Amino acid sequence: MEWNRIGDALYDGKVDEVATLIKQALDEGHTAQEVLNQGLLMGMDKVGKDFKADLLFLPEVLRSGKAMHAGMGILKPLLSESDSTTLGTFVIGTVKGDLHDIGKNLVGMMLTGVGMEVIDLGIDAPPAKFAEAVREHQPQIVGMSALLTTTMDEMKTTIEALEEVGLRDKVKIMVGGAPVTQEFAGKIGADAYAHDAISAVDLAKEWLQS
Ligand code: B12
Repeated sequence: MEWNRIGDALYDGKVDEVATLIKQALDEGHTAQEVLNQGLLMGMDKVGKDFKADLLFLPEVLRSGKAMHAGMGILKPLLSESDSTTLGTFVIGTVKGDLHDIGKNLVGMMLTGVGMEVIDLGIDAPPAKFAEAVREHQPQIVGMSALLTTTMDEMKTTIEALEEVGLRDKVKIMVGGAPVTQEFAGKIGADAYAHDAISAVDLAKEWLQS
């Protein structure tokens, strides 16, 4: 398999072609993990970089996101099958009032790609939903995403909600999203800030292995 064909099809937002190429790679004997890392994530990484550099625009990013979603639909059952021993559990969500999920999904997909079980709370997730998920799934890590300056403070409210029910100390908390900074993370009592999906994955691995 020429992996860049998958990456290129994803970059161009060609949903059907991505699906066909993934099936072809699996038929050739490649693992779901390989297809994800070499094909989809490479393509999505380029989408993220080119979007930041103003070489791609929102409709194109959304189209690539759709292709990524279709590709993950094929790979996800295979990934969870092969990971009988997961690295750990990561609850992730976009905080209350915020509907942005492209970055969060990217982080979630990359975490899945390295063998973590990811519980995705979706967008507009209120503090109680995070608390409920921590109680139910007992993750090692909770990740929160916010893309608006007006919703960033919900991260603090969510941490307070976890404190109130005695769950704060059971998890490590990582925050991210464009307006979020290291300093803000410290101020609201999160354990860390991660600038992008790759550093989020690196940090999660570091936490789980220490
Ligand atoms: C796409 C988009 C939308 C889409 C969202 C679609 C979707 N499904 O997500 C739509 C059209 C719905 C939208 C709506 C709005 N948007 Co908007 N949107 C954007 C845009 C253009 C891109 C965001 C994006 O997806 N980036 C690409 C991803 C890959 O990057 P990322 O999200 O930053 O994620 C990376 C990192 O931040 C990090 N990360 C992200 N989450 C997490 C979580 C964890 C745990 C970790 C560790 C890391 C991490 O890793 C990711 C991957 O590397 C930005 C502008 C911009 N350039 O950022 C505006 C932007 C965020 N939006 C903005 C605004 C104002 C709005 C609206 C209020 C507009 C309106 N008037 O209606 C609404 C708000 C709706 C709501 N309640 O949320 C402003 C925010 C201004 C501010 N500072 O508050 C921005 C900055 C645009 C601008 N310049 O004005 N938006």
